[in-house]
Amino acid sequence: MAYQTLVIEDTNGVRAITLNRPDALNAFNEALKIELADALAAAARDATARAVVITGAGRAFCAGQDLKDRANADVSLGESLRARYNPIIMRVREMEKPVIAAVNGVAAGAGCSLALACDLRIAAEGASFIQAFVRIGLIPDSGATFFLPRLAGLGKAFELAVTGDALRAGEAERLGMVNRVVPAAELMSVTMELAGRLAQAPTRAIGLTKRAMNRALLTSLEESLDYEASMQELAGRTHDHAEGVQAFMEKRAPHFTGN
Ligand code: T3D
Repeated sequence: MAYQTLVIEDTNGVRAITLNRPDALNAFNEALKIELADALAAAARDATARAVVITGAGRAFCAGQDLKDRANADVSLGESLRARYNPIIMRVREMEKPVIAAVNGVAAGAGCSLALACDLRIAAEGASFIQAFVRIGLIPDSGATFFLPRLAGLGKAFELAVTGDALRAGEAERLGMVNRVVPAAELMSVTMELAGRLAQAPTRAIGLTKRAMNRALLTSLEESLDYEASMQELAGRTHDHAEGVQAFMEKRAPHFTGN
């Protein structure tokens, strides 16, 4: 699929997806929603893409739903979420590869939700997170009610959701919502370095770790222990596991291939 609203770049096993509607702060119009879902599915399928980065062109990460795309239209928001947004969030979560949000600027509404759904968040110093929904009389969607309390804690999540106040990158890092805050000029180099490192890591083990953690968010300890054991059974059968143990024995660095 040829993309009008995304830029895709592949570098040493890292698939970088840039939301590219800078004049609208990368807000989700119909094309961007369709293309992002497609690009995520393609990244999930492509074995050469072993880590994925999502970032925004220009000064914003993503301003959520394009409110101008909606003007005068009689739209069912429930349908819009089920048909367009929820599949994007599910693709990020179900992809058995690490997905890193390089949050270059404001992440608002569903743009904030997208960042929260990623496995890791590296933010530029000037970036901010806004649960903008309440500002237009909506509730947090696209997974925000699921991820925000888990990342920021229930009290802070509720405050952010019902005030719509901007959370600056530094405070988000302090809360544990963001893994690292870096100067804007270093955002992509730091992110690509981390993504590159993960792209050389045992991809199957990372994917299974993600699956097990996804599951653990929803289940009891007993079920989590059992699911961990199942995932470990799979990881234990990979070539990368054999290579890791062999490399340890031979006192050399492992060469992981993702198999
Ligand atoms: O399907 C469904 O609708 C259900 C799903 C809903 C999911 C959602 O995401 S709902 C929430 C939608 N998003 C918002 O409400 C955020 C709206 N934007 C803002 O509040 C502000 O723009 C920001 C806080 C993000 C940034 O503020 P600031 O001052 O840095 O920039 P700005 O001047 O407001 O915006 C710059 C331009 O981007 C401006 O265009 P212009 O005047 O230069 O031509 C502005 O209109 C445009 N823009 C920003 N956000 C959006 C947008 N255009 C369309 N839709 C946007 N969401």
